[in-house]
This record gives sequence, C-alpha cells and structure tokens, in this order.
Amino acid sequence: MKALEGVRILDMTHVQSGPTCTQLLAWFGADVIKVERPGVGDATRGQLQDIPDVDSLYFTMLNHNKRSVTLNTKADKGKEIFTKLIEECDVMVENFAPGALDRMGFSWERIQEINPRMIYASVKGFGPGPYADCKVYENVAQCAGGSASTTGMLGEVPMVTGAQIGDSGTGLNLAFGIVTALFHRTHSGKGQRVECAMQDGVLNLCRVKLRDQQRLAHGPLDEYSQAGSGVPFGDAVPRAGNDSGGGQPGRILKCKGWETDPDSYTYFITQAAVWKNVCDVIGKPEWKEDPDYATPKARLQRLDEVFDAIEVWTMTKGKFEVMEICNPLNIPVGPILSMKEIAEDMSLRETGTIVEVDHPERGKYLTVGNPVKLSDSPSEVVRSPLLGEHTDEILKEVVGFSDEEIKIAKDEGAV
Ligand code: CAO
Repeated sequence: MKALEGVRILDMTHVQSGPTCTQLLAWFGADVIKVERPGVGDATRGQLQDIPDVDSLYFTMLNHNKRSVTLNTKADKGKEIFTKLIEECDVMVENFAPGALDRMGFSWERIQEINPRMIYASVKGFGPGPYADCKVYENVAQCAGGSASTTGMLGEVPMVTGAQIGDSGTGLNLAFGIVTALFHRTHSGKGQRVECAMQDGVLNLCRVKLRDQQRLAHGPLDEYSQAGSGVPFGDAVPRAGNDSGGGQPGRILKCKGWETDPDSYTYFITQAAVWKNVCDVIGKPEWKEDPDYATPKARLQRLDEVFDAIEVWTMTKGKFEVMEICNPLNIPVGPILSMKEIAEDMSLRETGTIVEVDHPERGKYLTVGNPVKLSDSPSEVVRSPLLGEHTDEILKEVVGFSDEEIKIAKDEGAV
C-alpha cells in the first residue's frame, strides 16, 4: 500500500501552487479527483503550448497521477454532484481567488455541514489583512515576501528567482498542512481548515534575511561583500549578489570556457575549517599562516582579493574538474548546472528525480519526479489526465450515478 492510499482528495486547484500540492499527495497514493470546468479546464492546459491543441507541459508537469472530472459547480445539477463529492472525500484543496468558493455557495461552514470530517485546504496570495482580497501570482509573492528586495546585485534592480518559491513552495507547505490535519483527524475525528498564504511561504524561506535585518541594528553585516568593499549599509537588508547566505563566505566564480559557455561557473565556499586546503589548491600556501588571511575575521575585510585569487585558479579548470579536485579535500563547491545538463543527467533519472513520461497526445516528455523518497511508498509518475477523462468513472464510482443520471447531467451541461 502507498502511504496515502485510501485518502480521497477533491482537487479544485488550478495553475501551479495548488496543483503542486495535490500532485505530491497523488504521488504518495492519494486518489486525487481534479474538478475542471466543462470545455475549459485548468487554464494552464492551453498556456505556453509547445504543440498545438495538446495539453501544455505546464499542465502535464503539475497534474500527474490525478483523475479529471468536468463539473460546472455553478449549475444546480453541478452543485448537487459537488455536494456528493464533498461527502465522499477526505480533503478539499483549492487556490481560487479569495471568495470564489463562497460565491459558488460552498463556504467553510457549509462544507462542514456536508462533511464534518472534511479537511479544507486553501492557498491565497496573502493572509488576513489589507491585501487579503488580492489575486496573486508567483512574482508578486516573491516581491511581497522579501525575496526580491534581497535578491540581485548591489545597486541594481530587485530580482525575482527562477525557483517558484511562491507557487510550488506554498504548495509544499499546503501538502504538509493537509497531512498534519489528516493525522490530527485520527485523534479528533474532525476536519479543519488549512490555509497557506504565498507571502508567508516566501517570507518563511527568506528567514535569514529577517535575521540580517535585525543584526543590522547592531552594525554592518561583515560577511556581506559590500562591508569589505567599504560600501555603507542603509537601513534595510541590501541585495548581496552571490554572497553566501550563511557564515561561510562563498561566491560564483568563472571556470575555464566561461567566455563562450554561459554556465561555466562554480560556486566556491571558503569554509573556515578547510582554509588551509583552499590555500594549497589555489597556490597561495603563504596565506595559511599570514595573519591578514589566516582567520575568518581577517579574511572578511579582503573577500574581493581572496575570491579574485581563487578565481584565477578556477579559470584554469572546468567546473566539474573544480569539483573533482575540491571534493576530496572537503572544500564545498558546486558546478552551475544548466537545465540541459540536468535534463541529460542519468543519475537523476535513476533516482526518479527526473522521469520520462509517455502521453497519448504529446508522446514522451521529461518531468520532475517526487523529491521526497519513502522506502515503503515509492512514487510512480503516471501521466496527467485529459480533460474530463474520468468523468463517467467518477460519477458512477464516487457519486453513485446510473448511466441515465450521467446522461441527464451531460444534457444539462453540468459535466
Ligand atoms: N465550475 C464553475 N466555475 C468555476 C469552476 C467550475 N468547475 N472552476 C472555477 N470556476 C470559477 C470560479 O468560481 C471563479 O468565478 P467567480 O470569479 O465568479 O467567483 C472563476 O472561475 C475564476 O477563478 P479565479 O478568479 O480564481 O481565476 P483567475 O484566473 O481570474 O485568477 C489567480 C487566477 C491564480 C490569480 C487566482 O485564482 C488567485 O489569486 N488564486 C490564489 C493565489 C494563487 O494560488 N496564486 C497562484 C497562482 S499560480 O499557482
């Protein structure tokens, strides 16, 4: 049995944040029933399409292992079917604009009336407060959660990151909240609300910057490169380029071939414990005992000089060569991997982190697999459903409709 086998999820999610959550639950064996508007479906099916009239990779990569039922939850017959689905499911997940479920007539109070064991989980852009009614997409959350103002190069515009920390990040929080509420239900016998705001999720991931905001009151942030460069700090945490976020200074440095290969770089961390190894590798053995370089405190004043010297060495080596040399010496480094390199990395295929999936309309494509590995509940990635592929099956099996009732629902345009 899979870890979440027997758990039935009523999936009202769309776009990225909600579907990330329900896909994760489906990978662990939950029966995820994705409810989509008849004829329309999740908007991402048609967004960024690379093959005309075929579900986009955006959609397929977020909706594996789910079943799709079409249902107009605003029509009377649709509401009747939806009510039955609420009765039969353990969890309902949604990430519509604030108030959309209430406008359909399914407030939290109404849902509890229908099924007191129901766990009702939502993603919104903001929690209660002045922005609670706003519609929010990824980059808005990154900006409002403190990520953009602390990302990018000093003196340049705020920067959003390619990692979808607002959408997928909040989806992960929501999945964790749902599983926690399911566990709580085993004691309490009752469902509860689970709410995750994207701003909160981003801020939670930016905690080191909130830490630094408070440290700033007690003086400059010495480990930021700008300190050693003599650039004064303002009253808010500045953008720190590629400086390491922790207590061990690090930077992105050029490697051999950087002039033509945009990803020929390495991240290099001058971990204090292995400083002597760093000195030997880069050909600066005299720095091991020199009081200007021998201690982390002394080096903080000359990070530019230190990293310039390391870069002179890294530029003579390929990024993987840097890794091969540094790893045995315990010097933490990491090649900057392009998406192409990651897609072609067979070790990631072997662990199921990247999976090749076959789709009836698009053929074979790559997707990310489950990043959480359970020894007794391995995840097998199953292709995403076509729009309404399981409508009849779900109406029969879950709602208990006869063929005649299904026909009536179809004739009325409810499914
Ligand atoms: N049957 C009938 N109506 C349906 C339906 C169904 N099966 N499914 C959805 N709808 C309706 C909704 O009820 C809503 O109608 P009303 O506006 O009349 O209440 C309408 O479709 C559209 O929903 P929406 O406002 O959520 O969609 P949008 O494209 O305008 O906004 C988004 C998208 C993402 C900005 C908004 O949903 C949002 O802010 N969500 C919360 C934050 C979030 O998750 N953001 C992440 C986005 S990327 O992951």
